[in-house]
Amino acid sequence: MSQKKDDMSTEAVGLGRRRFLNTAALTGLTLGVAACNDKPETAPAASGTSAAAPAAHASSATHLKPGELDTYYGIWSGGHTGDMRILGLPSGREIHRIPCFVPDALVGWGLTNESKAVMGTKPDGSLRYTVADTHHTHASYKDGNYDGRYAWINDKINSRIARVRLDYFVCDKITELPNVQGFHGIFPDKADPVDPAINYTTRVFCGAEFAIPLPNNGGDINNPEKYRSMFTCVDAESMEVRWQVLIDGNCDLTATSYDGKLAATNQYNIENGVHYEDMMSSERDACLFFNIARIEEAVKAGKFTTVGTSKVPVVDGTRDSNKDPKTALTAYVSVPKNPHGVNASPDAKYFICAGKLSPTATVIELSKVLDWFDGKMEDLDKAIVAEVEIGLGPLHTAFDGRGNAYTTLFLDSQVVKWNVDAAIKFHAGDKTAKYVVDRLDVHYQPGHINASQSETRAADGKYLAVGCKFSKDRFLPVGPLHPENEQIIDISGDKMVLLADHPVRGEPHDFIIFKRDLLKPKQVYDIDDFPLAIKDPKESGVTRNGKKVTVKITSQAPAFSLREFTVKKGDEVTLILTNLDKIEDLTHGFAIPKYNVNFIVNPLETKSVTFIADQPGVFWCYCTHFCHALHLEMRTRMIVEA
Ligand code: K7E
Ligand code: CUA
Ligand code: CA
Repeated sequence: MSQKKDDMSTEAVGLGRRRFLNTAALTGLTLGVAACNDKPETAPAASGTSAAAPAAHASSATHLKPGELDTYYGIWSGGHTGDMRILGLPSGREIHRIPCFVPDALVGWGLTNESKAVMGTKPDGSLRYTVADTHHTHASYKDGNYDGRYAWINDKINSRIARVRLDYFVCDKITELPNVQGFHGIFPDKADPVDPAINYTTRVFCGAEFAIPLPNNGGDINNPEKYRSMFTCVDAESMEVRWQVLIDGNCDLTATSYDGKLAATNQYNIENGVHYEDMMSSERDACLFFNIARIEEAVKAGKFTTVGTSKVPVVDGTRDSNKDPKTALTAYVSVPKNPHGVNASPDAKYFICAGKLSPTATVIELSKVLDWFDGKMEDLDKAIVAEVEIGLGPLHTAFDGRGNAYTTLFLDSQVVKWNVDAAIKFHAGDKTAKYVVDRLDVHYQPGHINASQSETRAADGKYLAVGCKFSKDRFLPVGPLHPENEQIIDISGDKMVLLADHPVRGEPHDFIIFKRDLLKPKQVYDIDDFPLAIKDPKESGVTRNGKKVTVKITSQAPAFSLREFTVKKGDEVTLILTNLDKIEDLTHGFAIPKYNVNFIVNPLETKSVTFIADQPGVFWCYCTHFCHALHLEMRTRMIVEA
């Protein structure tokens, strides 16, 4: 196909998509683009669009033979299912879901006392929240690569951050952030800004998208100009909130530098607008940088306030208070209208903001931002080393470790591969620099994108995954609700090659992909991790303290240690179950009919549930998780005396 014909067909497809968007729910967004672009139809230096058909050699890469293992882990956010999902790549197979913020029927998350303690309860013992909306997930670092300790994930609805232990793949802590709403971007630091010996993650940064009255207790509700947003730092180990920064405008996505000195958030609402028209009124918004060392010095020096009942130190990062670079805690680098993601390049040099309502990507050189903080560069916007057109609706960017960036174009339904150095040359005046290397149609309207090892120093440029928000015609129809389409792309060559479509249940956003040997998961628990563990079946039995009854029981296939146990109507029963089977993969379940109880115990795990025995009778508690040839016979009788 000739270059010319290729371009024409791309244009025709592009127009078709724009018509679709204009008639769909996205009218507001498209109108916004049309209003703010001089030439929304042009993207310079395009070198043609890759063929959508997968090459024969590459498509086999995603098909693993029976018994073959994937070479990469993928950690996906689950969206408003509130969980984290573990995929194997390149096959795209979903291996596991880790419940975090929302109850989960398989494991009994939100039902057992242990999971409720992590999730948080009201004074009456019921769960404080049962809805969540996870968007961004990132893992802990050491020496610029993942170290396999933790992953974190946000809940946008209730502004909570959850931590997942990557040895057991379980959520072990959840912290609710004070004084913020719409907690969206999340990113761990990669080093300490001051102490070079701390070359691993000790902080997690959280950007809040919505501005609210501070404190939000009924005052200032009709004065939106007083609403404010904050940037929050959480301790990676204790999960306590360390400090917050009051800012102008909002936070969205978050990025951190490899030297630990800088964190940043893109801002689409520097206008502090309440309605979307207001949020789009300015031609430029910002990428807001935080000088971590200075913020922590200010906290140490007591230069902070607190808000409402929260004791968390809040430092002032607003524009007016940070005009002097030598003392500034924050720096607002301007970027075109309503940018979306901000991503750190694996060479540690740049943060890249995607334009969203502007067809551009903005490349910000981190050493220049540091020069501004040091008083060595007067004009902060000189840190922008490229601002180039790449296509319509740029959202998120990934990297291959060979100098190329891959940005999703939501409105164009494409991934654009572009060369960062060439973009910098083009921006500097060399109009012959061809920075767009390749374009590939994806299906459809991509949001997040990530490449294998992309957000580490070890970006390896093998696979790219793209989270397409619409799947339309790509899968068998299943009624009005469509799955999303996670597409896997081979990026090892010059041209991107689409390898596979995968339906995913709504509605993942962000994900990371990394080599499987970075994790060393354990498959059997340590019995000593559980304070209530029943280490010997002989300890089983019923003990009573007034109306409070404790039932201790163990499981060893194909039997529970108690064949029956008796309580009285009206008792508050706490049932503790330890699975004494220490064989890998030998999980048991425990269900109590009519009492709404079911949970599982993995090898050497202990869990407990508490309920009121309000219905007299015989209740066959049985094992719900297939464990043995006598699985169906694995039962115990709960007798509730009237
Ligand atoms: Cu682009 Cu919440 Cu990461 Cu979704 S955000 S796509
Ligand atoms: Cu134990 Cu099934
Ligand atoms: Ca704006």
